[in-house]
Amino acid sequence: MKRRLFVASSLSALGLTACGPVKDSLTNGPFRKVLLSTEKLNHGVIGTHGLAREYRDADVDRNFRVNGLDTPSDATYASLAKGGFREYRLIVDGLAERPQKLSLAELRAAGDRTQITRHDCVEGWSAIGKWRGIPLATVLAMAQPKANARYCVFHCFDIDQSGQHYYESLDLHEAAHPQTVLALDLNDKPLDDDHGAPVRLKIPTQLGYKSAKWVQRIELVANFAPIGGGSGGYWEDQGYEWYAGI
Ligand SMILES: Nc1nc2c(c(=O)[nH]1)N[C@H]1C(S)=C(S)[C@@H](COP(=O)(O)O)O[C@H]1N2
Ligand SMILES: [Mo]
Repeated sequence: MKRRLFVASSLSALGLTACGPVKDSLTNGPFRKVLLSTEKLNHGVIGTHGLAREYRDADVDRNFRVNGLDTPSDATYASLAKGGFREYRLIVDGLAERPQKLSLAELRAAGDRTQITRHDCVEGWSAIGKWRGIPLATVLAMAQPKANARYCVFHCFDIDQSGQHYYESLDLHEAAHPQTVLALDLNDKPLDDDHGAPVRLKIPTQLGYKSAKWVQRIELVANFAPIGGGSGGYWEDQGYEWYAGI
């Protein structure tokens, strides 16, 4: 059964609506409350069904395939890469009380989570990788989402042949999932350029296209309809599902 159906049915068996408790804490309290309620949802109500499987070191595929649009080659990205990304700043803004501009050193100091998980591409291939990074929730909490923030949008450096930037989005519930991380390392090394350096999203509970590479900016919004083609992501604008739960 799909995770979405499982979640909905297990919550309704308890007399809860799927978004009830989360929505309440989103509107009534600080973002920390959302994190707590999500932790409870994952570990209490849903149990391990809410977590993607985690593997052992021996399971890691050392040659993790590269997929998607070309690695950015524009002057901005090229000069950041040349400088070892010392000048890179992750922007977190939009509906935020405290917009952030975070260096890689600040990101590394903010949190540390390692997970060995499987990446499933919608095209039918999978690879197991060891990802190390910072829980996305930690970074969003630093920016203090305003009460009307509902989604975070990942704006990426890369563009397709028609000049369209890659982007993705998650709701704040998915963003608060403990396995949703901003990854800096793959298989014990800083991300290489092709795998999304210096910062990418890794969300093992959803299909590969949600795991945005080359993240430049995270924007907190109430609604993603005005962004890109309006469907919440580069592939979603071309017909893929916005919720890509595995
Ligand atoms: N910015 C950006 N992120 C992206 C893509 C892309 O084209 N651009 N492709 C997605 C798809 S479809 C997949 S399967 C994975 C591939 O990640 P990998 O190259 O590290 O294997 O990145 C996802 N994230
Ligand atoms: Mo993919």
